[in-house]
Amino acid sequence: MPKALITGITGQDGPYLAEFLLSKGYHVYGLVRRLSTPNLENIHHIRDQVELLSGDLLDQGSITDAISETEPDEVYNLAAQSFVKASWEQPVLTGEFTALGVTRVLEAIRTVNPKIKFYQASSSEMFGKVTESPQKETTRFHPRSPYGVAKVYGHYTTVNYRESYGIFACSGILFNHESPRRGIEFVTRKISNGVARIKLGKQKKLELGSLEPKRDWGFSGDYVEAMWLMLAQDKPDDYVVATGENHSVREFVELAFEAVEIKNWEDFVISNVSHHLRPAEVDYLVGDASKARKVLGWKPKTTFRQLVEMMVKADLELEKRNKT
Ligand code: NDP
Ligand code: GDR
Repeated sequence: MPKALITGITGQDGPYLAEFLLSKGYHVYGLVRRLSTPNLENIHHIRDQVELLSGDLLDQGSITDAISETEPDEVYNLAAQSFVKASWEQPVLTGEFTALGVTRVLEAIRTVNPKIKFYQASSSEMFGKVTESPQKETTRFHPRSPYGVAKVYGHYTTVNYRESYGIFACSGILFNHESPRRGIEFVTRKISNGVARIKLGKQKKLELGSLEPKRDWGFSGDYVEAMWLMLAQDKPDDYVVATGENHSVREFVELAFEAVEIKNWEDFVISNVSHHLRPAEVDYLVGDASKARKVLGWKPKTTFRQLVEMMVKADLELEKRNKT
């Protein structure tokens, strides 16, 4: 039975990846940091099928111990401070988690067993102020936030450990991917939850920042397969994973209201650009995943409309259950 260790198993992607690996017959371990109140909501449905270990990306010893105790075949490094806006408020911590955390995991692999395969969760935020469209593996990086800068560090660290030590290390440059498990502060989930609450009469207005930024939004459940496929190849490499389509925040809002049959959405939405201003914005991202399609045989299964409807439906059910 192959064994995989996932850092960031309690986030959005971790549970989808764990479900996927379990379906492939893996024994799945998850690294979970100690919190005063455990945050296992996203994995409670598979809690008895995965083995959790205590560890923190800030603590080298805990990562090395987790890897030497579990002897995994594959390590998926999904853990990060992943909220772009917060990275200006906590740039040093973001660097510690999102940049140096990658070095710590790779150092643990190098010292325990350099044959362990490694996946790094890189991001389209590395392209930032884009120099060409669509963005592909060879597009120049120009990150626009401490988060994006930290991800560039993590990406090149992954490439460097591959070139320096021959570690089977892959960097997946994933464009935005969403789901009902998305954290509430990200714009898609803020919209789907806000729309559900407005439909149920629990909220009057939805306040957002600019409705103009465009993103290439896919479904998290589709993207985790690409992570696994990267580690299943003969050679390690880096891949863009994206849908190839982009949509504005406005289009997401329109479809979300359409999903609950509210036509006059403008009456409910406030676009408060100054309140949500980021020191530097990423206006437009769209990915070219033709390498992943050709080499990995991967393509997205969920359309933009299906994604929005799935998220709104899930939030309607959640908000109906949650009376407070
Ligand atoms: P989430 O923010 O939902 O999850 C992040 C995970 O990292 C959580 O499980 C969190 O644990 C964990 N974590 C944070 N800090 C530490 C730490 N110091 N030690 C151990 N664990 C820690 O992210 P997603 O699931 O959306 O994304 C997964 C990865 O992919 C991230 O690295 C993200 O940057 C990257 N990415 C995401 C994209 C997306 O659109 N979703 C696109 C491109 C890249 P806790 O529950 O304790 O907070
Ligand atoms: P992003 O996601 O920065 O792309 O990073 P986010 O959902 O936070 O923002 C997307 C775009 O929407 C604009 N926006 C708002 N954003 C938030 N959060 N809240 C609002 O009210 C709002 N109004 C408008 C933002 O300015 C931005 O332009 C995500 C994260 O998952 C990263 O970890 C990941 O690497 C990238 O996607 C790819």
